[in-house]
Amino acid sequence: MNQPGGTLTIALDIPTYVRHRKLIEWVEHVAALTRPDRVVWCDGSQQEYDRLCDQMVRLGMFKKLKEAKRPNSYLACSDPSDVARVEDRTFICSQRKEDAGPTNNWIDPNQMRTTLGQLFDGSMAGRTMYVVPFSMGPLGSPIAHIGVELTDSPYVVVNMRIMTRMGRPVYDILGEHGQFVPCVHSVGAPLAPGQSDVRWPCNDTKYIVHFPETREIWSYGSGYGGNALLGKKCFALRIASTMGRDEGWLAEHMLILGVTSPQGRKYHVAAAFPSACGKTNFAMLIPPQEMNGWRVSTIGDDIAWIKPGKDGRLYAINPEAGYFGVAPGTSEKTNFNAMATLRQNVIFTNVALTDDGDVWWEGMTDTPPAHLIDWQGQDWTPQIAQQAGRKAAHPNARFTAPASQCPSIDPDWENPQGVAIDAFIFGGRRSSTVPLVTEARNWVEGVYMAATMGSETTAAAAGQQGVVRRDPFAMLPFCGYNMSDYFAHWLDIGARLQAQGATLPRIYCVNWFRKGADGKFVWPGFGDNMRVLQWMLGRIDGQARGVEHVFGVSPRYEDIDWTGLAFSRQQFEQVMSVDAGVWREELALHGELFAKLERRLPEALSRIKDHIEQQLAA
Ligand code: SAT
Ligand code: MN
Repeated sequence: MNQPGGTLTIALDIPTYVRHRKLIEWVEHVAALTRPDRVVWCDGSQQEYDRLCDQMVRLGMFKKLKEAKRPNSYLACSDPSDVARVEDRTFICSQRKEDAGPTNNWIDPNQMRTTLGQLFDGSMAGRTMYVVPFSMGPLGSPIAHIGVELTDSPYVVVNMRIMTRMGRPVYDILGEHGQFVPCVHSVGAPLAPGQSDVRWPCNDTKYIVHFPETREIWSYGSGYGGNALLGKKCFALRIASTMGRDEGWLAEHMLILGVTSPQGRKYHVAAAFPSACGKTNFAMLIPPQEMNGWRVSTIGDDIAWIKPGKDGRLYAINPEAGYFGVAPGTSEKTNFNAMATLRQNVIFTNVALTDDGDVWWEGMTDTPPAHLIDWQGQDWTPQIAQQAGRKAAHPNARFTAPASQCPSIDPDWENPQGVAIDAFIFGGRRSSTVPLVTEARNWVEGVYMAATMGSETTAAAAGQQGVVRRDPFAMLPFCGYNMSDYFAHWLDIGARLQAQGATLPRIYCVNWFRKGADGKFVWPGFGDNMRVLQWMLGRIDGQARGVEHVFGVSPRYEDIDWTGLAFSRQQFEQVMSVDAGVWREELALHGELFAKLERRLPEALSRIKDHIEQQLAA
């Protein structure tokens, strides 16, 4: 990157095991530009992790939780302005605007490089720059890829150690010439000599920038989640999706789970839902007791990298090594496995602190503690909550926890070859309109379903909440290139595998979130989603029946196993109904999306839309 920046005045102290010339030159270059006080090459060891955590405790950035309650765990509370991904500050700077497409923010890459050059000039002054090598996916897996993040945030370093395979072994895989995605991150809060630090440094100016052609990431001004842990959305989705387009694979916003039937047959399912719509809960689902013998195991809860295997099947890995999950709403009842995962070695962000040195968030227990320190450091009681409507935890409060601690972890979760996918599920948060479950009759129809998915917005992104927006494949904020080209890529992969004679995964569309006239969810969700899963797998085996309707196949009441659940025909009707009038309006919204994407939209999708419209009119 040809940015301004001075000459290097500090020693780099390159460890002998780092032998990659280009990597070293890049570190030199970024250090000369950002001018940190020192450079630390992270080795990923437990000692390093503990040292950084201790240091943050001394700085007031971390609170150590009571060892007896929550061993080796910490609480960080962010600046109130830095609590979620900033989609309006996220840029895809491809050479041509058309390649970023109408759903991404685009700025000319040269202009952006000038802006970044100014922002990063001296941005790490007074701070340490950490060199963080990481592998997305099991070390050495043919589906995995490597990144290196340079960051001035120790919070980022310790989170990256949980979320990725981070540290020294990555250099062995990189060797002298290996490929890596360069990621530069600064909180944008340089310190003058003698100036003391604030609890959560960040900057009102924020830029989350991707250069898809050169596969670079530059992030400025935020220390939170997907803005700062650059292996996650920036690399594993935005940059990886462009790599996948060029190399013939898929990088998706999907959980991966294993399901084992009572007969011992194992299936693998990948499911896409927008942020904060229950992916972690679904990935860790515990089937109802009455559904004897069904078991769900967890492979990933947020991202899937999927490559075609030699046998024509699609193989998926979870590129992450930890969970960065939404805390509020997580309880022993809603997600027992997540709560067990959180017993130790966890970093909590923006939850509340209890008087006995543990954490609490809305929904964790039925009765809230009598007193808490809320995520903004203020006294909180149930009375204050009622009077002032103040939440103890931020709605986008998060936990960072090692995946290996999850009781439902799948034995294949680190299999470098990945697992063969039997079904894709796409779901949004829709209080009306979309039925509980529909099976696409073929790949193209499934791609149409996923492409036109809508969802009500959540606290995972800054901005208005609860408004329905189109969120194709749950990738709207994460697709690193033109969304129309992305649809074409999906169609293309399907067509190519089919031409090889492969059986493609089935595609399903679900909606757990339909509400009744009383404003309450009708479908119980959580563990009972197993009933829907069971129907899907039955379809794959040719055993489960259903009825065909305008846009696919759905179960009838008698096609679902209701053992142990009181769910009436009438309730079922409420979550399944397809109202022709409402659907004509819905199709008009699909039309708006397609009009926006018109320039490169695959014709096959417009044809499906025309077909549904004709049937609705009939
Ligand atoms: O903040 S993250 O992007 O990491 C979480 C999410 O929005 O899914
Ligand atoms: Mn996500």
